[in-house]
Amino acid sequence: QVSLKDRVAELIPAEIENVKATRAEHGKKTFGPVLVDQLYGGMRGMPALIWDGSVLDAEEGIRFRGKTIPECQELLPKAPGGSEPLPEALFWLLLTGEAPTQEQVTALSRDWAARAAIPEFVEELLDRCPPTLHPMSQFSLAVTALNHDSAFAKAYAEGIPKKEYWKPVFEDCMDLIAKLPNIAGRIYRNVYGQGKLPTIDLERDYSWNLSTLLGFGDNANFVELMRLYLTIHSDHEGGNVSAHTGKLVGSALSDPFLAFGASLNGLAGPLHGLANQEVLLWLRKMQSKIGENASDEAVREYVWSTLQGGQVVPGYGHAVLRKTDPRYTAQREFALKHLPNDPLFKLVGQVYQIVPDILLAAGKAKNPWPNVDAHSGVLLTHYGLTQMQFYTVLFGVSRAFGVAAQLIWDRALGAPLERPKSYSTAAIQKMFKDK
Ligand code: AMX
Repeated sequence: QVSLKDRVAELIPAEIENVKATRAEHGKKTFGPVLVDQLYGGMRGMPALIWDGSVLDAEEGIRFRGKTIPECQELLPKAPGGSEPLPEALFWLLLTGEAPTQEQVTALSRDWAARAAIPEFVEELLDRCPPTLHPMSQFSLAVTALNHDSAFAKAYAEGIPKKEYWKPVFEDCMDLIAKLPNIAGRIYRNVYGQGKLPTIDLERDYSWNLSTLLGFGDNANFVELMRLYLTIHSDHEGGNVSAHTGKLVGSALSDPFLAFGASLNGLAGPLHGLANQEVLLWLRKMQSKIGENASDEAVREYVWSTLQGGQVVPGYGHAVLRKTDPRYTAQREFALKHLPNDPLFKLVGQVYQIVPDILLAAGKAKNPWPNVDAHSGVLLTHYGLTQMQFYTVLFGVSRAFGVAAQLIWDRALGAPLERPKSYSTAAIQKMFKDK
């Protein structure tokens, strides 16, 4: 059976030709004008990057290599007895555009389990972090430190030719993904005092091992949740802060550990991945203010008071999406199947009925609908993972899949250093004087 690395090696020559042909045919075509407003407006909608793993449609949501989330749930191999896709399979799909066989996925699970150990000095680094240091800061610190053993950094120092870059980058990316459960598990146990970390089981899948390291491996539904969670948070095309940061830093030929460490620092912002923590904090605050089983009217008033206080409603709105995020819907369906009577799930459903109308009435947000972060914390809380400051770490474990897949292709295709042009306000004024 063909390994993932062999399959990527087979695909690279044709893809190099494909890119060449695309550039020859379309290279001088324009997407239309760039508006000055886009320079001031966070580059919304400005075509700027190539990202092959996934494409985001404003109305429909994400497709991984052309496949919607429900299609991936149908198509990708599952664990024995499980019904959610294995994230290993999603990684294979992101990287190759193809669905792997069950055997290929099992081999990938084994490969990652065999690479899972982290260096002792990284363990010590984590053990010395004060428990008051945010889990995302600890996570980024540990991932950055993995660059100590980067195969790419070493090969580059030894003068590896450019067309070979992708090979050590592939190894680093596999190591990166494989080591994240041990890092996440160690942070969780250190910060929340959950005792000694168990060892990785070479015969089990990635999500089972991650769940076990966190202390939830004996709950089959939690493990299934992890499989779904890691699958749907993995990739959201290239322009979001964490994905773009990883690609940008990787373009300087910083190794995948340095590149993904930078991604994590972006994911740790409250407008991006930290929103899953913020949603839970906000729901808890609401409950303490208006009580559990509050009326629609009381929830409505609370949402308005959030907006009037100059804060955002976390988990709602999106820079690209203009409909309910299918990642939200996938989690809602999981909840309907596994925890339909959970009180917090009911509150999330109630909020879903109420917030969009208010955001529309308030008239600012371009998208009043929920995003992925409006739902994830409720599911984790249900199974006892109640430490909300940890939630973004799980998002980060998953996001490594998408960033890693693109880093491998960027090096295989010889993507150049990113260096867009910036302007000062004075330069803009001068440029358009009298125009
Ligand atoms: N609550 C209140 N106001 C909101 C809002 C929300 N959920 N979403 C957007 N707005 C406001 C913006 O703050 C902005 O106000 P301003 O003009 O005073 O600055 C205005 O509406 C227009 O913003 P936009 O064009 O609709 O959104 P954007 O592309 O600038 O930002 C996002 C997108 C996600 C940052 C924003 O919707 C937001 O802050 N949402 C809440 C935080 C959140 O859930 N983030 C997670 C996103 C998904 C992810 O990355 N994990």
